[in-house]
Amino acid sequence: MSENDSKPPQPAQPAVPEAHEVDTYHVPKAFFSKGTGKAHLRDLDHYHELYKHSIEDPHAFWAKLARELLTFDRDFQTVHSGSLTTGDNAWFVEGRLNASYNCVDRHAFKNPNKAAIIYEADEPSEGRTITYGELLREVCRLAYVLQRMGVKKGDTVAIYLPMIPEAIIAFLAITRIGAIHSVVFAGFSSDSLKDRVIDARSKVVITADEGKRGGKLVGTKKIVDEALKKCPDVKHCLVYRRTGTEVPWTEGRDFWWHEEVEKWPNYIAPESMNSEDPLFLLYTSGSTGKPKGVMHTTAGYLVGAAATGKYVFDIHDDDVFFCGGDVGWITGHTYVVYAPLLLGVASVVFEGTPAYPNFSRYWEVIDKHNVSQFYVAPTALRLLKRAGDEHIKSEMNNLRVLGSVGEPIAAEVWKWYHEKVGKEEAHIVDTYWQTETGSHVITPLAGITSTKPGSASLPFFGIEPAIIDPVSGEEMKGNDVEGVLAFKQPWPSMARTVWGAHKRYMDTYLNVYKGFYFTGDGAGRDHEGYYWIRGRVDDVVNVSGHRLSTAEIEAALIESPLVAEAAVVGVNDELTGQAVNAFVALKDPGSQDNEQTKKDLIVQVRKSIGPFAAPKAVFVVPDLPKTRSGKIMRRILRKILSGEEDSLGDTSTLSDPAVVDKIIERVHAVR
Ligand code: 6R9
Repeated sequence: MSENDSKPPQPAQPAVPEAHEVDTYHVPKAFFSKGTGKAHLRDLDHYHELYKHSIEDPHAFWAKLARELLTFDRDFQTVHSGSLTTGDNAWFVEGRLNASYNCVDRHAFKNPNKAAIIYEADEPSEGRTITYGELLREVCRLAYVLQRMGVKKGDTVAIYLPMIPEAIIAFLAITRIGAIHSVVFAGFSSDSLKDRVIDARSKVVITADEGKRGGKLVGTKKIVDEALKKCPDVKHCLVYRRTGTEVPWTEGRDFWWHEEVEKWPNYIAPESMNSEDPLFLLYTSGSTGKPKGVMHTTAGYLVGAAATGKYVFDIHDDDVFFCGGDVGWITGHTYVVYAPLLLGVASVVFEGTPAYPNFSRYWEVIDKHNVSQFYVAPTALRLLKRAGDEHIKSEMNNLRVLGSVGEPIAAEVWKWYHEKVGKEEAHIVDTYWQTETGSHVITPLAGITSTKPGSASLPFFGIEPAIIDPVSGEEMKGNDVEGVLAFKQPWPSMARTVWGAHKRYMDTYLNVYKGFYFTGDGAGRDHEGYYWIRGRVDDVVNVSGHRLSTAEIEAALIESPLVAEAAVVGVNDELTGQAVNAFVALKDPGSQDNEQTKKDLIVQVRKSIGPFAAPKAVFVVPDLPKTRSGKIMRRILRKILSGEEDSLGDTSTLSDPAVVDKIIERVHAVR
């Protein structure tokens, strides 16, 4: 093993691309012939000017933006207190406001007939549109129900719902009465749901009878029933009728949504909250097994959502915003719910999958609703690219921004997105951020920032990135550096704590490098100050003292025209400490699964990175284990390789749990 084991490992060198290796793309001219024809900022100089101001005088910068983007019941005097060292950051300190008022009421009063939610159901013919006026009534009715069930300010309510408008109504009803939402992705198993309900001490669970996705039914209520057997503190379960199927019923605990909302008025006043009152918890996995309940607070989080919505996606009043992420993850929280609704535009809520009823679904939705901004994870793009360009028949004339999120996007996928989906008329924004950052932190601004495929480009306002040498722990100044990514200044939408485990929060994010927020990602800053995210440093392989980013080896493998997707993990090796093992899914499964293909791929990595990075073994598999939000579960691959197939942990969140057995089969066949 190598020099330092206490600090996070270092990504491989050299990784910052040379100037001549990368194409720079300017904002497509056609961007300005769509929408209002103008971005919110003038040009890149304007960005630099504002960015400088945001770093040198963050108080003045954020105070102005917060007052511009949010409506406070009571103004704040102190913009920020606390520090990254002491872990007590607070923003807009004396302010009071309500999240649901900011997302709904103020738009409903002005424009009651404007579309707020465009529900695109799993079956293309079954959707509906909800206006801001209707949304206000729906939110109020549900808020009343929750209040009558005994939910009080500061209580936690769990949401376990599919991607239907009622999920958004639930978010807003909970915040309306000052409660804290804790959304659990409806793909989680009953055990995972139970753990999250117990940790958050949720009093009420909101769910549906069944879910419907990709033409398949999901027994949502059954999963909740199973979980609630071990959650004695949950007194009420509110059930939305989505499919009308018969479901088991626990008298006194279970209530139908549609029956309860009939009982109460269509208006209830929003609870005035302090800026720093918790808005929500969202559980995310860390390097250890137990998920962390990341806590966000009201004003700071909302400012981050609105500011990035406005500047990163260039949202204007008449836009239709379509984020394909699920509300069970942070992307859905910030960019299906909060950003579009805070800015008063229509948000598309998509219940289905990109492959149902066929691979044209996204593109048809974009056409049908005149979507102006589309936002999705590269994993979906890889799937659609692999399916073939003939599925892109839609014109998508209104589309001017295409977003990417969640993982590095390979240059070839980026280019496909740009050429085939955007028809070279839309601006691509590769947005880097985390559950913990609340909103985008490194990202291009639509209509403003020139981009390089594979780079998340430049920091958002108020974000001061630092590249740290993980060996010395020192910041590496200047350009052309590679290390781990941290932030030097607090920003409004940063998570404030891990629920019930503040020490864990400090140790994970703030104590690793004193005075910095540590992201856990490796990154490089190139000769122009553009950032290249390398992936988690906890997914790092160490071969003979060389620390390699799995993401980098994967990128090398994907350069091969044969490879559709790749995942790299480190396995213990007597000789070299760790050895690289690669799993690849081929574009044309079947035909090229032979020794020569594997040799070619090893040569590819040797050529692309260096001999030390060459995989010791390559496994050709039909597909990789991925969560539904697109993250490759390398943990599962590692366990399979080390023969721990009996302790794979929770595989219920995989988009296709059956793939695990197929991989095990392949590994056994080769060994
Ligand atoms: C928003 C979200 C966070 C981790 C993060 C990083 C990876 C996110 C990325 C990206 C490269 C991007 N990540 N965006 N890597 N380029 N544009 O995904 O939050 O689920 O908490 O994951 O995802 O590794 O640290 P979350």
